[in-house]
Amino acid sequence: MLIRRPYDIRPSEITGQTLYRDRREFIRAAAALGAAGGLAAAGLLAPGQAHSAAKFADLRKGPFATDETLTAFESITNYNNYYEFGTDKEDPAAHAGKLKTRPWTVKVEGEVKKPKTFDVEELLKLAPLEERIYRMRCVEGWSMVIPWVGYPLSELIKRVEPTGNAKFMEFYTLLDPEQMPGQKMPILDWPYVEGLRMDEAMHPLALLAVGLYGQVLLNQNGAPVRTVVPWKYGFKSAKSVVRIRFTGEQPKIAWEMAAPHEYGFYSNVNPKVDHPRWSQAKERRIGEFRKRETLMFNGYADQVASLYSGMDLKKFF
Ligand SMILES: Nc1nc2c(c(=O)[nH]1)N[C@H]1C(S)=C(S)[C@@H](COP(=O)(O)O)O[C@H]1N2
Ligand SMILES: [Mo]
Repeated sequence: MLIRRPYDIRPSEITGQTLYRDRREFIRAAAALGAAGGLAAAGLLAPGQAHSAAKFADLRKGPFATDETLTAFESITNYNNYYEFGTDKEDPAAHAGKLKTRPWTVKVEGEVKKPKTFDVEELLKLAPLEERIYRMRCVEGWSMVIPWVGYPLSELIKRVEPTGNAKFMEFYTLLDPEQMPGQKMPILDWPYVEGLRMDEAMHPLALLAVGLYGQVLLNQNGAPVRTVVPWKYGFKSAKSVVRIRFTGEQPKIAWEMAAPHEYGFYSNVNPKVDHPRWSQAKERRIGEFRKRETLMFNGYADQVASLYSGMDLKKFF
């Protein structure tokens, strides 16, 4: 990933928490008025833009939540990396609106006993949706705290029954240059591909996310369904996923193919392993001016360090 310009700080970044409380009040009020539990908005989802504001009701609070200040909704939805829609941070918000997220299917295949193509509406109901408040750290040196809506990726994995040969999973973003004009540019070998080792994908922190701040994902954040892997750099979390493949071999991920010296398969957040072009020791939380120390595994070491015991994390970066 290239750093195109110094980080801009928006006045709107300051507003997050208050807006969120108001939004939560709204959700509670809507639920009290008789919206059914679970995904209150499910039946209201319409093709195109209309579904973008749909709210989830009765979200259960998931584990691992950080109590750090949430990043403003306006920043999470306007400061994005989604190269299919351009390389500037504002491009995804400006151009992703055209992406048609209904109908949408996710094909799950490869080393599984029960391969299946899931309609996204089915995926939304596969397991109880939770709010998961996670720190996210981009390899470029900025971070956010995002209240995701989703459920553990393991819920999907269990249902397709991986075979003994499944060692890794690949996640593919939609390939459609007509809807995703960035794919007409040779920045990456499209479609965007990411990968996880099976034990990483099964870890209870890893999510299949469908929303944030209690509402359906906006396209710029990877609607209608994306992965979220909070102890790794942001690019490991693939947006707008259409295909998941279980495999015996370590996948070739998009960024590794583009720049193998800069981006490795594991990409665990690690303040001691610098990017060849910049230090990873510190980060700037969007909405703050000071720099923070970057934490090993993005602060999730207690949960995930055991996955990598005995591995040389400088070699497997
Ligand atoms: N398909 C796709 N997924 C992607 C990217 C991308 O360019 N294309 N960018 C990655 C990077 S570098 C980051 S930091 C996160 C940003 O997610 P957010 O915009 O929802 O914060 O998405 C990741 N997933
Ligand atoms: Mo990133």
